[in-house]
Amino acid sequence: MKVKYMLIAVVSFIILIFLGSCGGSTNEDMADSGRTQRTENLLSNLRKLATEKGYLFGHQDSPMYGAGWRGADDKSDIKEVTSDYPALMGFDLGHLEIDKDKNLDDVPFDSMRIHIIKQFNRGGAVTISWHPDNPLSGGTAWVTDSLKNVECKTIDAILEGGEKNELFNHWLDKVADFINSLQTEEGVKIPVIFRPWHENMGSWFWWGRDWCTPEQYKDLWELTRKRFDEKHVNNVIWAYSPNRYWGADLSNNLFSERYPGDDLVDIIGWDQYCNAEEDDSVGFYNFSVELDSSLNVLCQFAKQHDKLPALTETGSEGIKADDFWTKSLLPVLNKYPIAYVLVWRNAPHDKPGHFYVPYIGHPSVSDFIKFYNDKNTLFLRDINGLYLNKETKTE
Ligand code: BMA
Repeated sequence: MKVKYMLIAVVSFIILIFLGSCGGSTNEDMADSGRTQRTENLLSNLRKLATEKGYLFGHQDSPMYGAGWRGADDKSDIKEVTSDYPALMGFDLGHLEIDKDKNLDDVPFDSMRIHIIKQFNRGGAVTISWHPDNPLSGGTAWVTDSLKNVECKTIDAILEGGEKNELFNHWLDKVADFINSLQTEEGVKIPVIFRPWHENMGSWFWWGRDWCTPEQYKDLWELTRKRFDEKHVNNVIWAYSPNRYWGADLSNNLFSERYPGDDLVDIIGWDQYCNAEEDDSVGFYNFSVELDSSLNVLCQFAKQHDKLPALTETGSEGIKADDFWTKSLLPVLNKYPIAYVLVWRNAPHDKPGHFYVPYIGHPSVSDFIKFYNDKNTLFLRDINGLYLNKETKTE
């Protein structure tokens, strides 16, 4: 008898260790949804902030590099200019799938993890995008003319029964493992907003509109979710973010056609950039008008589905108007209950003029400070003390 109980105890111990190593079991409170309570809290706190207070300001790769610097501890162009951190930081997992140490923009995954933990520890939020290579052609996430023939076969190849299904599942596992590995020293799993298969209403990525049917696109989401569930990923808030494209019909259809489904999505986002050049006041004005109409439809759609809207990517590359922040962006953003706005990376070292937030000496600094001081734009100091990532249930 004794031996039997000892055996049961040993087997249970092994199972617990195994689950722990899969990322499935931590000592944290779990919500009924199967996610950590912290993850649910982040979502409900974002929801509360969006209706009562404002929207988080986010910046891609903020602590990794900026204008004239790279890899300096705890630096960020936002911090240089405002003495504050963005409330939200974005990171990209492109090239994790092909076992590189660094992502497609040369960010080492190990230091990405460190900075994600730091952002969490200071009370901020994190969002993760993924620009994976093409699993069929071996090319990048971006479609090239010579590979167009291959792009339209990619989704078929990775879905169940396809020749690259096994490889692709393996890729998903690596991303799931990375997200599971986002834990503090105390073993607290860090909640992240994961935003895969973005800008799918354009055709520049291999998962884009011309390369798969709406059903295939939704199957891609289902496969992603299934694989993450199998890996016990329980710290993800899911964001679906299509984009505005030339000639888009801004009816609800734009969102609904490829919408993965209410059970797969928490945040419905939107990517829209301002392409106006210097001195093109009409271009900047048109951007605001178009952004306004997009956010209007987005917020309606999100409300119908009881989801949280967000402006998941925006900005003016090189900030081509000094008053871009208070003139083109702020008045539109302040009209809508969005959870956050994220602008892209400051990487002039990579491509000249490729930056989206001002750095010391840039002519839009004073306008950005006004934007920063607006009561609706939430930076780290504004959300500190709000316990965005608190463990215990907030309601
Ligand atoms: C794009 C550009 C690219 C970059 C990619 C992924 O918008 O910034 O240079 O590789 O995002 O971060």
